[in-house]
This record gives sequence, C-alpha cells and structure tokens, in this order.
Amino acid sequence: MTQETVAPASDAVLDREETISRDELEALQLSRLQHTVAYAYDRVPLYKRKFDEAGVHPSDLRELSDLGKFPFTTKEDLRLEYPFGMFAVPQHEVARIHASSGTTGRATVVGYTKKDLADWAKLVARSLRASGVRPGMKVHNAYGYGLFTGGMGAHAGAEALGCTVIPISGGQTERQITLIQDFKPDAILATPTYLLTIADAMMKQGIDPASTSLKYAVLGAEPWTEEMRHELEVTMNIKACDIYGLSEVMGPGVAGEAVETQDGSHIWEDHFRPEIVDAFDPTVVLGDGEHGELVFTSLTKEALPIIRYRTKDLTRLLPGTARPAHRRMGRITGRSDDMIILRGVNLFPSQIEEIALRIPELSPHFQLELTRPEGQRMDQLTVRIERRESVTIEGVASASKVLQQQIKIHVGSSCAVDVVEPGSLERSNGKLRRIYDLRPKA
Ligand code: DLL
Repeated sequence: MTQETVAPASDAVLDREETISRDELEALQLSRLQHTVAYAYDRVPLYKRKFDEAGVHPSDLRELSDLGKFPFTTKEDLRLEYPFGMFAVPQHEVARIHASSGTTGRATVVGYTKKDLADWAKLVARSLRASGVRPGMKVHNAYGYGLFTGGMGAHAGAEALGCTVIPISGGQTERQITLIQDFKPDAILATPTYLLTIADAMMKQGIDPASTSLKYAVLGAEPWTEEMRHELEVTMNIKACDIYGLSEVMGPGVAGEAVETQDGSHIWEDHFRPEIVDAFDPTVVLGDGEHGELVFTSLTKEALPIIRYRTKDLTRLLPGTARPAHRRMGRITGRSDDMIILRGVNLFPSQIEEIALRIPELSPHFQLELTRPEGQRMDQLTVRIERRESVTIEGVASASKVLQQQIKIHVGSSCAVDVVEPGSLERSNGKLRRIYDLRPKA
C-alpha cells in the first residue's frame, strides 16, 4: 500500500467531547467531579482521612469552584501509601500497574482498571490525531516500554487510533535508524531530546534526517521549547507537536497539541479538571493566564482517582483554540523542584535552551553544571555546550561570549560557558538529565 491511502489532516473524525461547548463541558465536569470526590472518599482511606481533617465532605462540592475547598494530594502521599494504598478497587480489578523510577525515593505506583486503560488509549489516540497522526499510518514508538507510562501508553493509543505500531522503545539508536529507513514510518513518538539523538546519529552515518519518511513527531515527557521545535522540524522535515502527561494522573495524553495551530497542548477536560495554584502558597488559586503550578483532579478514573494532585509543573492555562471547549496549557517552563537558585536568581534549563538555540554557532546539546569552587561561598554555573560541526575557532569564541551576555540579560545571572566538541556530551535515551549539581551537600 502507498502513503496516499492515508487520510489528510482535515479528514479527522473527532470525539464528540472534543466539539462540545464550554457550558456543556463544565456541566459534564461537575457531575463527574461530584462522583469522583465521593468515590475517592468512600473507597480510599487516605482521602477520607484528609477530607475529614480539612473539614470537607463530598456533599460540599456543589459547583466547580468548590473544588478549592478540598485538600491537595502530593507525590509524598503516594509514597506513604506505597505500593497499593491509594487504589480504589480490589487488586483483581487492577488490570495494569505502572511506576515511576523512584530515583529520588520510593517509587510511586499507579494502577488502571480495564476501563481506565480504554479511556487512556482513547485520550492518547485523541492526542495523536490532534497532532496529525491518522488511522493507517505507521507509528515508530521510541518511548521507553516497561513501568514508565510512555511506551505502553503511547502504544495503546496508536493502536486504538488504528495505526500500525512499531514498538521499538528507547535506546539502540543505530537500530532505530535502520528501522526508520526500512519500515518507512509516518510518525515518531519520542522525547524531544531522544529525537535529537536520533537525528544526530543519522547525520553521523551520512543520512540526511530530512530525507526520511517521517512527517509527524509527537514529543513529550520532558520540557522543551519553541526553539527546539524549530530545530527538530527543520532538521527532520517534520511537524512536531507536544504531548503532556504524568503517571500519577494517567500517563501521556492528559493533554495534546493540535498540528494546525501548534499553540500548546489542549487539556482533555472531559477527563481532567485542571487548576493553577501559586507554587509557594498553593491555597491561592490563580486565574487563567496566570503562571503557577498545575494541579489536576481526575474525573473518570476508577483504580486511582486523584484529587487536586500537585504536579510541580509550572505553566498557565490558556483559552482553547483548535478544540475551543478544552483549555490549553502554556509550555512548561520547568518543574518547581528542577529550579536552580543561583545567587538568588531562579533559573530553568529551558531558559538556557531557548537562548542557546538562537545562537547559530551553538548546538542544542548542553549540560548545566553547578559547583561551589574551593574556598568560595558563591555557587558557579557552567553551561557546557557543543559547537555546531561547521563552526570555526573564532566562531566559538564569539558565540560563547554572546551566550554569556544573553544569559546575563535575560536570566539575570552570570555564568561560565564552556563550548565543547560535537559529540562530546552524553546523548539522551529518553528523559535527558540537564543539571549536574556538584555542590557540596549541606
Ligand atoms: O513522562 C508521561 C509521558 C510520557 C508524557 C510520554 C508524554 C509522553 P512521568 O514519567 O510521570 O510521565 O513524568 C511526568 O514529565 O510532571 C512533567 O514534569 C514532565 N512532562 C511530561 N510531558 C511533558 C511535556 C510521563 N510535554 C513529568 N512538556 C511531568 C514538559 C513534560 N514536561
């Protein structure tokens, strides 16, 4: 069969919930929310305890704004209830379990009933379709398979949409390239930094990354910038869209971006009620357009209903565009726990990415190193970044100065810049670690 059998982007048949009015959506949210808080209260001891302590009862939820009366849930709650204490159904009704890696403490465990898995697949399918993927397309899935929700979540969604899925997982980059060349997929699902690794490895092999069959990329699981989108779209000759999610709330597909507008991911509000709160004082609920921490309440989940989960992701809510009833989220600037505080100035890796990628001599491969030099009380930030292949020694010297100046102007902090040889920094296999904190532990 040829590529021409694939329906063009305008032919998409949307879910009914994607096209309903805001009023209709909010009525649906309210009834689902009332059900969810009562369900969580009745079935999960932690919620009963927390609601009782806060002096709220599910019957207090009469309108959507009443949600603000209910207590937050945090990663710590999931850790304390490890492994299955937050599950609202008996174990035999749990069809699948995923978990976070647990590198910073106990793993957080999440569970899904059969219906949860079907809803999840539907929402990933909806996200992929919004991003340009169509039934019948071949989809190369380079999200990691296993306990991480990326691989299997994206897989089930692509299958539900009616795609042919190639379940390659992350890593084995040479093999990925061979399969992209041989199987000729239309779309690729990966983290943005892993797609960069693939493009980079192609160039090393003398393959032009813009010459492959790939037309669409659906990228997420880590922060990325408009500058990175431009880099990947130009290098690979693709349309790249965002997909957002987190395991505690579901996995990928909590929100997805429309290819026709490319203006941020639409949160699928028929299944999740988002709020933005002040990251330092979460009792303050902020309005649309205001920057803060994203909080989610699930509206349909059975195995792990989640009430006011504090994501630590910093962003803002924007009005819906391509799917008018569903609000969009702005790009995630970073996570509150990934924020570098350097001599009183707050800094996120995505700010450095944005600035560095505007300097033509510099590549998107960089690391941030934090040190406290011997005998000094001040912390030092070093931006270690690879030069582009084509750049001369003089080019490197001036680019390094420009980067330093731009960081000082836009971020407000002084740093050292170390421009290194192409290929010398570690490449991403999934979620890339950008920050190397080598300061002595307090
Ligand atoms: O990363 C789920 C996922 C898989 C999303 C594949 C998209 C694609 P976790 O491992 O639980 O789940 O990590 C969730 O990753 O709180 C954000 O900090 C970050 N994140 C996820 N998607 C995006 C995105 C998956 N599109 C954490 N932009 C979240 C920025 C993202 N950050």
